[in-house]
Amino acid sequence: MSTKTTNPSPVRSHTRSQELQQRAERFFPGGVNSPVRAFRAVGGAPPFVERAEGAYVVDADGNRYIDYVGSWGPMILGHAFPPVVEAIERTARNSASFGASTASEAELADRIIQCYPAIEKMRFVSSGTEATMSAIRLARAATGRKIIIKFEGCYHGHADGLLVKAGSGVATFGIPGSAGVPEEIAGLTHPLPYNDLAELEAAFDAHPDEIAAVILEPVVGNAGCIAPAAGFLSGVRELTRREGALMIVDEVMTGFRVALGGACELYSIDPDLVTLGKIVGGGLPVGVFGGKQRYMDMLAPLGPVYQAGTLSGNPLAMAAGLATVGYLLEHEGEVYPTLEKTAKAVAEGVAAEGEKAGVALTTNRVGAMWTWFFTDEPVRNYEDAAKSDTAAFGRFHRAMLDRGVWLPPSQFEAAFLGTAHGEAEVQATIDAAREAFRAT
Ligand code: KE4
Repeated sequence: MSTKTTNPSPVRSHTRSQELQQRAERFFPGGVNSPVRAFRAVGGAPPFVERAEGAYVVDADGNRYIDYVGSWGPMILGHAFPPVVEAIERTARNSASFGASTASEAELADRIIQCYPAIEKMRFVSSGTEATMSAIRLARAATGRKIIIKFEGCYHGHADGLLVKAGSGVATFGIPGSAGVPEEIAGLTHPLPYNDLAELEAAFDAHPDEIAAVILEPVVGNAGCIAPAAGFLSGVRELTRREGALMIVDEVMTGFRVALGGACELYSIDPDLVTLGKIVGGGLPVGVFGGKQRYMDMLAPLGPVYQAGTLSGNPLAMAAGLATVGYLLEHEGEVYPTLEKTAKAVAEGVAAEGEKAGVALTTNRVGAMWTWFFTDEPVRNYEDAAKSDTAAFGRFHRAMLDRGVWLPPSQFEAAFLGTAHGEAEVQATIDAAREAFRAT
């Protein structure tokens, strides 16, 4: 049954989702296979999705929602985009996986390299976590150094060395950000404030010839959306080049989203290594790490850096990625201006309703990713973002969900839309927000 409609449905009941949540809790911690899906940050029971098409998802109780999660970014062409569905169906008839090379891997790689000139060679993996973990191992091997710099609020997946938080006081050593991460490993990662080049310079001064790489989200999505300050990305590039450290740009979220060539294109960055995910797999599990050939050729079987994966370059994932990236390449001139126009309209339209209702909001947006922070202060780093009224965000999230608009269930996430979102969805979202601000 098509879910194409011009209006989300007012939410009727969640009975079936609640039954499914109870069943899921027998098998999975919190009933989920990824924590954010449990809606702990916003409260309330998470709806279970049954199907989706275009800009809409339908839950197990038949409630329809305008979707601004989009599987956390991949669904830039909308759900069940026909060329992607057909590519997966066609490929699956020849079996799902071989554990051997296929032509489709180079087909997709060729298109990725057309969009990311910084990538001279790459390797497919099955998640963003694998991509960043592997890029860091490569950077340590290439430089013979151990320390990694990351920025607070940036998330790069759940590899041990990346689950760290800033230590107290002047120590820039990371401390475990999760149980189970040994301090010996956390201590090799130094989290610094985003958009602060002085702190980065100080870290290099404090650890001459010890820093292997600086990894960053070129546009932060995992603290909510935070744009790079003018000169920040070029400053990171200059400092890493001067100090002999690698610059790893994590475009798992921004890749193919903020521009066809991601933030590398938008901000003219030439990093040593790039990681990709989400959109590049068209909704199937794909991660990519790639960059300068002199580093990538250090990977087994050519070089001494081991990295492997049973389903790396999986044929179904390659087919979905190829259909997605191929479409974006072919329709770049239409897709990105449309995404910009639609995202601007919905982000600013909802913010205007908040202002009319006397709700203080700071809206950060880069292309078709954005966040409404419930604060009247500018948000330039994680410390700023953390000042947001997360309880107010939670109430707003539930009020929007009850009115058929599914926002990311955390103040510290970015909202996404795709080419299937149009004027009808923008207007319905603004109308829902007008009521939601009144109701909360
Ligand atoms: P995965 O291992 O989840 O495929 O990718 C990790 C990752 C790496 N780098 C960036 C910039 C990312 O945003 C992510 C994952 N993003 C989250 C959303 N904030 C995934 C959602 C989830 O954890 O369920």
